Amino acid sequence: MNAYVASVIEYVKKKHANEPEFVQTVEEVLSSISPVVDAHPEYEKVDLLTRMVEPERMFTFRVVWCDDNGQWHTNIGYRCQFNGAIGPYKGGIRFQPNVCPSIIKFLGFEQTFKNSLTGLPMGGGKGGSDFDPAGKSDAEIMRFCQSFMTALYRYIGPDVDVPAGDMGVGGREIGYMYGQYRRLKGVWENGVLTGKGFTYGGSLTRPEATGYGAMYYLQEVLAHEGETIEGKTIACAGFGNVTWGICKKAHHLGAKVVTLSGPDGYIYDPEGVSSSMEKVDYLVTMRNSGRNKVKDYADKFGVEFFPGQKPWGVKADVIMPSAMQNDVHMEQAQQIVANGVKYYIEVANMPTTNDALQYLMSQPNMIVAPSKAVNAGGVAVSGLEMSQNSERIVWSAEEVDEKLKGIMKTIHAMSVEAAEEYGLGYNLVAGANIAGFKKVATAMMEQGCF
Ligand code: 2IT
Repeated sequence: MNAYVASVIEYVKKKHANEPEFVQTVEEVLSSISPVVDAHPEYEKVDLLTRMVEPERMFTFRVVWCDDNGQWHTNIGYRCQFNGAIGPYKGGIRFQPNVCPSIIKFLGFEQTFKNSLTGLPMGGGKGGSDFDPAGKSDAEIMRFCQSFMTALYRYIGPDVDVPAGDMGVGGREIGYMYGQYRRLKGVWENGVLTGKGFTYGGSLTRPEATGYGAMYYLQEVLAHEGETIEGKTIACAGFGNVTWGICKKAHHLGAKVVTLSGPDGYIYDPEGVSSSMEKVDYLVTMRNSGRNKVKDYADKFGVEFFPGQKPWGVKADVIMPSAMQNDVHMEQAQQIVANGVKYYIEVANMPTTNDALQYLMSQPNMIVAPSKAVNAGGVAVSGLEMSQNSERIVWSAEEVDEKLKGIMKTIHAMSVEAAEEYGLGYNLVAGANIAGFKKVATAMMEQGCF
């Protein structure tokens, strides 16, 4: 490894020893881009990498809200404006009890390179709160979102920072946050958030975009291997928005999603969750119920439920970890390899531990695709939502879908090309990191040191 790259990784490990997720993503990305730094000694001259691993700005704020029983609660809100070299900061807001600086920073760092890959002018950002939306009433969610936005609104804007949803934040939460932004600012700047409802500037296809994009990317990978998606079995995780989009597209394309997971375990549906739209749409019902239990699917459709287990031991053609970070550890990776799986397609942000990822990538018969490329369709359509908002126009679902397909195709092609340029073969992980990094690095260098 390039000595300068190694020294920056060491620095981050020491400096941020209490931020394990952030250290993990820095190590993964920087080790991939080592050959680029070899080829560009000017990066070391200005110590570009140390600058790149430090967010431009990150802040916390208190979010005070009152529950339905008149009890007051205080949560911590975060926004990390990681890198604005190529466009306004852009990235989701996550509401989950485990949200902390390390998780927000890892997501902001990943987002920077992901957004770069989309080819659209968006910098990297991320935010959230340790608020737990599970079991909260609609009125409680509204009050929390309003309080969150009251603290955040001065620091965002259509040309400054454009938040969106992530885990725990969907269309409803974005609506409440946008309503509060409008109330406070007295302007109708709907370009300030993406993932909005269709009546006030949301883009058609945004809810499906991450899942659809992942499936389009998978199709590119299969095409590269001379295969097609029809009839392929897919093991998925989670049952949120992203997994719903995957199942819906699998239904259209004739692929079979056989597993879903939740905090309570996983379900196995041999006929396929994607076999009917009734099943696919039941994911939305489960999510809206706020129960957060995937067992409900097993009860409803009479399939097997495996309490407390993850679906990675299931035999499938394609594994798509689409739930959360660090879902697949070494033990599960070994099981996946033992099952003879050929396609390991990450979907959630950083779903694989670094050792498991290295192990999977070292398998001669396995193709590994990284989440920052595979799930980039979500933020790409957010970028298209921003374009529509600033032009005051509305594109049809077909127009958005066509553009999304094109973007996913380009991300795959760019990654292939970037890896080949450095003699790495069909290495989608390194290719995505290199292609994403190069654009941000060039923009930072051309804008001068700060
Ligand atoms: O991880 C992600 O890319 C997102 N949560 C979506 C970000 C966005 O701005 O649409």
